[in-house]
Amino acid sequence: MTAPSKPDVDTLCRQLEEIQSEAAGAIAAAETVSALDDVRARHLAKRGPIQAVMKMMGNLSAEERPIVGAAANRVRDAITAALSERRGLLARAELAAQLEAETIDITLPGEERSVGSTHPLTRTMNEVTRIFTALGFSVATGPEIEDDWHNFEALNIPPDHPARDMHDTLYLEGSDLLLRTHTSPVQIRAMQSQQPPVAIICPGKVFRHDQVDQTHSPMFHQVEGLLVDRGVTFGHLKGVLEEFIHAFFGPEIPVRFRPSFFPFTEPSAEVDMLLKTRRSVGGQVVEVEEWCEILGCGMVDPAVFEAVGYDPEKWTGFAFGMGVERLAMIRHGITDIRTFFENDIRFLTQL
Ligand code: 2NL
Repeated sequence: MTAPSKPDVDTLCRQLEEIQSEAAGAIAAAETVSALDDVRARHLAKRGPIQAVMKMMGNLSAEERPIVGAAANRVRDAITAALSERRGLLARAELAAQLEAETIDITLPGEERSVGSTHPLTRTMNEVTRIFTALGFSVATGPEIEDDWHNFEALNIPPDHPARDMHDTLYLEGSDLLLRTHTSPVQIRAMQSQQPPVAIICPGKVFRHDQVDQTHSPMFHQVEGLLVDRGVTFGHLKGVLEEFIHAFFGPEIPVRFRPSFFPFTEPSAEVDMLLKTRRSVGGQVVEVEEWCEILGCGMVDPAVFEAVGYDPEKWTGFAFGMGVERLAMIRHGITDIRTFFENDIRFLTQL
């Protein structure tokens, strides 16, 4: 038996060349950076194929060994260079693919983020409030459920007055409570709790036993105002209300005061303003001017002062009241009160 012959220089160098060409094939076949890392681990490891060849230099002479050693170094360097070249290529391709996948198309329409807005009635009420607070009035609020005394009795509305009828007022079953039919009880409560001078406006919801139609709703909104001091005249009332109407509807609008009647004011008036409206006459649209009623007012009746404990010989005052829906309908040309309460988003967002 002969011992297996130890390989000579040529054999070892051929083996090294095979290692290099096998590595070159594996490098070229690697499709990802991580696959390439596996190739490096397999071919350049401490106990890898190059090391295995060098271990077989046992029977080579001192002159032959550096030849194989140098060849091994060249092969290792060549594999290292090929790995790094391929790694650069793959890394650039992977980055390009990632950038492509994460591209944002800035020409796509944006996602709609809907933002809420203030209801047109609230906006109207806020604007009325702003105008009167600029004139020195304070805002007062009170309960929507009232008793007969604050809603009717104190306002000099007699027990047989039609407003007290079950058909006009919403009463709470089994009590003397009711849903306030105007915001006047807020002013009654304010006068009961403070001495003059008083200058307040009272915005809020009011309730009537009404069938719903184009101009009626069982709940609607009012702003009432009250000013009490020494020596208040109808001239003060006219000045304040003309100021308000011109601030709200425009400085040029003609205004007129027309005699009227309310149980809680004497004298009383209704205020109209001259509006240009379009109307169809014989199939033709023409612009016509029309007096349009927008609020009621008057000098506070002495009976109301007596009810709240103010001396009517000492104090004078004016009061007024207006419907918020009416103001908003005139301003925006709305012809049906129900649109305020249907909450159709197309209506609410176009005003
Ligand atoms: C209208 C008329 C009005 C008042 C409301 C009032 C309040 C007190 C005393 C006296 Cl505490 N008056 N309020 C006065 C006149 C008219 O409203 O047509 N409202 C929609």
